[in-house]
Amino acid sequence: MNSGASARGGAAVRTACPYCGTGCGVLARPGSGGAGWSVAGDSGHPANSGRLCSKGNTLAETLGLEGRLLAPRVDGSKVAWDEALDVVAGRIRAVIDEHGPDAVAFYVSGQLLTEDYYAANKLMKGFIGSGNIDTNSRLCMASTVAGHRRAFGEDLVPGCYDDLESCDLAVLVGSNAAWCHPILFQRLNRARGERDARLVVIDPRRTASCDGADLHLALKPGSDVLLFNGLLADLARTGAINAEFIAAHTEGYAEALAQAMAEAPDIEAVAAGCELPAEQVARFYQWFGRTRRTVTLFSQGVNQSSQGTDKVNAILNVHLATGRVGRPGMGPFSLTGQPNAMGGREVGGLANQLAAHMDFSADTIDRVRRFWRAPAVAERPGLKAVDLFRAVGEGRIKALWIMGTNPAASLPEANGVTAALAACPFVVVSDCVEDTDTTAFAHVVLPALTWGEKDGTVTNSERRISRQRAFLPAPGVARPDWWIVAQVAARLGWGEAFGWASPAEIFREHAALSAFENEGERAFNLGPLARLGDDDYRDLDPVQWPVRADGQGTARLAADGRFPTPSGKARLVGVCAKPPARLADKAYPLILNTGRLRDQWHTMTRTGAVPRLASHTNEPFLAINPDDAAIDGVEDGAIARVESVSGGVALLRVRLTADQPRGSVFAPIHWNRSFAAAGGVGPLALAVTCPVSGQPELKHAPVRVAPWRPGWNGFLVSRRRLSPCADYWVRTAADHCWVYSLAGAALPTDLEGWAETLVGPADGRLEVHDARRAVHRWVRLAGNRLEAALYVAPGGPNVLTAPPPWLVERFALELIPDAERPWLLCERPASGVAAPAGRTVCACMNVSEAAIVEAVRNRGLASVDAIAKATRAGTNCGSCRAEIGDLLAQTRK
Ligand SMILES: Nc1nc2c(c(=O)[nH]1)N[C@H]1C(S)=C(S)[C@@H](COP(=O)(O)OP(=O)(O)OC[C@H]3O[C@@H](n4cnc5c(=O)[nH]c(N)nc54)[C@H](O)[C@@H]3O)O[C@H]1N2
Ligand SMILES: Nc1nc2c(c(=O)[nH]1)N[C@H]1C(S)=C(S)[C@@H](COP(=O)(O)OP(=O)(O)OC[C@H]3O[C@@H](n4cnc5c(=O)[nH]c(N)nc54)[C@H](O)[C@@H]3O)O[C@H]1N2
Ligand code: SF4
Ligand SMILES: [Mo]
Repeated sequence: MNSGASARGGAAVRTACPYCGTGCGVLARPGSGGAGWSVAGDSGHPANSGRLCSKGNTLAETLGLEGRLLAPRVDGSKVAWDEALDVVAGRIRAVIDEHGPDAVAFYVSGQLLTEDYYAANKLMKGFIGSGNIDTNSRLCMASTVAGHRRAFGEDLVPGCYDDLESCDLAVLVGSNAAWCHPILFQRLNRARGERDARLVVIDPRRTASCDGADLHLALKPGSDVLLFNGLLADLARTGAINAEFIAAHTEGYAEALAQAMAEAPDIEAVAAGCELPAEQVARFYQWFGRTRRTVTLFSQGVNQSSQGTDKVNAILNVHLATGRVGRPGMGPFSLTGQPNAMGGREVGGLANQLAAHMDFSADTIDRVRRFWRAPAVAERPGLKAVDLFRAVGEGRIKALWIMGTNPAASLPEANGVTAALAACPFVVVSDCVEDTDTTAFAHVVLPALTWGEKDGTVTNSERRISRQRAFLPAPGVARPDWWIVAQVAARLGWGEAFGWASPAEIFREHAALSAFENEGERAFNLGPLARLGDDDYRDLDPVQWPVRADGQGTARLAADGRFPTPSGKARLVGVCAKPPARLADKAYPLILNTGRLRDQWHTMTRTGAVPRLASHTNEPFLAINPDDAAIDGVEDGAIARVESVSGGVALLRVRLTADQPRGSVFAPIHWNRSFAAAGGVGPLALAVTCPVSGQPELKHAPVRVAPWRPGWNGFLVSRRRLSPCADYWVRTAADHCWVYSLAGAALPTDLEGWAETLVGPADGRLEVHDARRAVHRWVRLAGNRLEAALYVAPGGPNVLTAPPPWLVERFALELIPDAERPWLLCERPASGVAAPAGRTVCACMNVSEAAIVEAVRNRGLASVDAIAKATRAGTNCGSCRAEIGDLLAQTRK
């Protein structure tokens, strides 16, 4: 089984991408990228067969140590590991003794490796004795987990990636896979081209995934249950159900159908409720009814809802009613977000799971107690993320340990979260980055290893376990997360149960627990992997669980129609459409939808430092339909003040687009206090949750939007990472420097002092001040190198908010020629300096907008393929092809 070598092609190391749940294989080799390494796709990995998207391709550029957390700190002072670990263990012990185990909580992450996750879960649920460990998967996958458990009896993804290539109809619900799972989307599209398969996208806004789709249903936000209930009723009406499968393998069909019929008696009722043309609904239903090989892929537009679990079951219902589960080319398919969203679910990292797909029944508690030889197994579920932070705010949690997640930025009603963190008596944060929105509140910060350094396993969306392997040495004294947890456990007196010497030992224990007293009632079973030798673990090839006795993985589950429920049958769950928790009203007339951009990852701690990734979109924005903008008086390119019913406020650059439906606005999730003054959506999102899964409704918050007219605008380019004192600022990575876009109500009264904090002391400074026009410019050189440039000017339309590219390019020079220096204070480049290349459209092949426009104009190119051939743009991951198409259309017009 474990024939794969960890090294292929000389010193190459096979590992897995740390970004999305596609789980692509990566080959790292000594090369010219960051830290002396280059990365490429692993052609031997079944998820990607050698391809990588823009984020995977730029991984080598994230390997530098700038901004890394390299030593433990207690109350801001660097300390040795022993001291930091003693403090953590001592405080946790004191809280347990005084307030009981439920006053301690862990908040962990799908970016931890399975081994790290297993260690944290074991410590909290087996030894500290509380259920209070929850994970950022609560914000991500909880509704799917709950939906799977209701329908299948266990958290199972029945299908696999091959199904996306062998289906005749793919339905994307609440997923922008073109940007969020680019390699999978590309696999799907390539196969569609070959088989003439159809693609339907169900999303209130037009996204890059709609490009080339056969049908886009821009449904009313939150109306998915009605649409799928209507589909169930239509399947029954048109005889498209599989009566045999329903009778032999399911329960609850009659009730689910009655519910669906009652609220969706005909297509017109669905069309009215979902605000869709009846003809589009009819076409979707007809295609679904007639196409046996149908896959329904779903993601956060489904999960992040106050009825997320019902949305999931509405989708599972139509697949069960047609018997399209676990067979080639068909099935419901949950696209997982984080690299190890699945691994966390497998170890039981959610507060309402105990361990290894076991919940809190008397039998399982006893079983896990015996397996762990644990003194104090938690006997009931702990607090789910939103409630957990509420409990922190109310003083019920006295010690909180956060690992591998940035809740001060990513949780809804983030201002409440930061207040809770500020008030919590003891906060520990394990991270690999020094300054995040969350480390700002930590009493103790612990330096963790990150991608390239850490070693263990992750599980992707199709249940495939892959190895992440280290190829870099540990920087500073950073340590693996599992080691940190084990050290604290040992200091709490449980050294024996946490005495692992390697991740291989933890993995074997995890695999053994999955098989422990498992006579087939739990599908999650890694049995044979419990006997892996260290070398086998080192060389483990990607494998899909459950792992059979012969060591082979399993591509599809429930193919025989048997499900891990007590009766062996799957359940259709009657669900009824409900509106989102808070609706728009006169005071808050627009609905804020939030989501992801192609080239950024979450709170930007890794991708935010890569210039190539920043050039696709360099500022947080608010996408708004031109008609809505006209009502609110906001203009394209100006700044808007967005205020939510939650009380949170953001300042965002306006982007007018007809892709955005009327009544709803969209903002990306990525920016936060470390990258912008007020560009984060965390404070705007609502902390209302799905009652079944506890997942917050992150896609639906009523807001009001108004123009924000600054008194001044400007920009700063600097080699340093700063938080400029200004009402509005955004920091963007560029080559050898950071670019800051700035604006404010009134210029600081001590202008000179302010400029000095941003550009540095008078020594080496050039400046011009035009007092009449209130235009000020400072430039500072250190020796021959440019250090910083700051320009400010009064507000108003058409002012300079971004530096001219030629100026930014000067930061790459070791020597600024004397003749050029006076030009640094001008808006125009010195003669002979090349014109700017503009925005990067294809981040993989590094092709700019200007290059594409030029190719279209000068060479008369007429198709995306022709542009690809001429410029190489769009020839790798293909996720920019929609944009190339738009550019082509614009240029030709
Ligand atoms: N580039 C990039 N890729 C990523 C990530 C990243 O940060 N950057 N993060 C990863 C993670 S952790 C996750 S969870 C995934 C998320 O992957 P996705 O779920 O695909 O991404 P989102 O942009 O959050 O949301 C998807 C879509 O849901 C739509 N939506 C909003 N409301 C509704 C609704 O009521 N109904 C329907 N049907 N749709 C709705 C939104 O308009 C949006 O286009 O991406 C992963 N991949
Ligand atoms: N409004 C709104 N909010 C959302 C969403 C949305 O769509 N809309 N999406 C939600 C979803 S689906 C998700 S997944 C979350 C993501 O939100 P977060 O989990 O908060 O985002 P990340 O930026 O991935 O945070 C990971 C942190 O862990 C650190 N880190 C990386 N690797 C390691 C490691 O190996 N060990 C340790 N100890 N630290 C590490 C990183 O430096 C970073 O600080 O956001 C959620 N919030
Ligand atoms: S699709 Fe891109 S981000 Fe996702 S795993 Fe593959 S290379 Fe990484
Ligand atoms: Mo996620």
